[in-house]
Amino acid sequence: PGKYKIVMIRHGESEWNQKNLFCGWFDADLSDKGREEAVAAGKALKAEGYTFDVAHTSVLKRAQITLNSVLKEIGQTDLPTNKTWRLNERHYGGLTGLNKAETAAKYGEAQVQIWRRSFDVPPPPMEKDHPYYETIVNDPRYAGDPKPEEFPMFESLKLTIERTLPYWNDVIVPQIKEGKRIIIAAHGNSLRGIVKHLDGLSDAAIMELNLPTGIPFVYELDEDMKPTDSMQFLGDEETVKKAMAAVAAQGKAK
Ligand code: DG2
Repeated sequence: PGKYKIVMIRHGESEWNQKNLFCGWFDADLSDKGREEAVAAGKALKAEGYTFDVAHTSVLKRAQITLNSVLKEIGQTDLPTNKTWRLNERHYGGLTGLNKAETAAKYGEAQVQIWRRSFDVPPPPMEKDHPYYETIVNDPRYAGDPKPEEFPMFESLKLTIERTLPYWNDVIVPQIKEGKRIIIAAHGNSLRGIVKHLDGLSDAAIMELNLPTGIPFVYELDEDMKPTDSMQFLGDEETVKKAMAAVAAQGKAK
């Protein structure tokens, strides 16, 4: 066993996951199924006896609602929680709001796979006339943070990691080293960034990882933050495998 343990969870299924739309920084709500997944995740953590000292989540409600429901199940609704755009989903740029399967039918599955999973090929930028530009850019929760010059209009996984890792290194790691028990509720791609970093995965290897919604996973870490046990899902293997395959398949043309 490692010296430290940290729990991470991708939010439960959102309404936009359900409709198979590129979501990114759009603030989608959870679907009913996603709410159930979040409750089930809380029950699974409770069954294993997990409690925490601090939580970290994104600015987006799908992650926050998931976290709140987990905390309710484990009886820790008053847990100190930090919300940061650095844990937001990757910004899907001009793809935001498009249907993934329709986009695959239009541009080809190979192109959609590149947009979804390549390490450093970004999606097209979100232009000022994009239907969600105003809502996202003028969201009062982002006033001043991110700074106007760092406010993304698109992000590859590489760019996502560049803004997520400073938070991991400067805020989360010191807390882990103080012995704080931490839960992170975030997103498919912000969590893929952290996983890539922790496990030292290559740019090619991380392409293959699809994180399921609403299933908590545990990392055990040694003193140097190297995993002694990686990505242990609190769920049976078959269910996790199927959920991962379903995420991968979202980019197929119907
Ligand atoms: C999904 C991930 O983000 O999409 O932005 O559409 O984790 O917040 O639901 P999440 C989105 P993929 O990269 O899996 O297509």
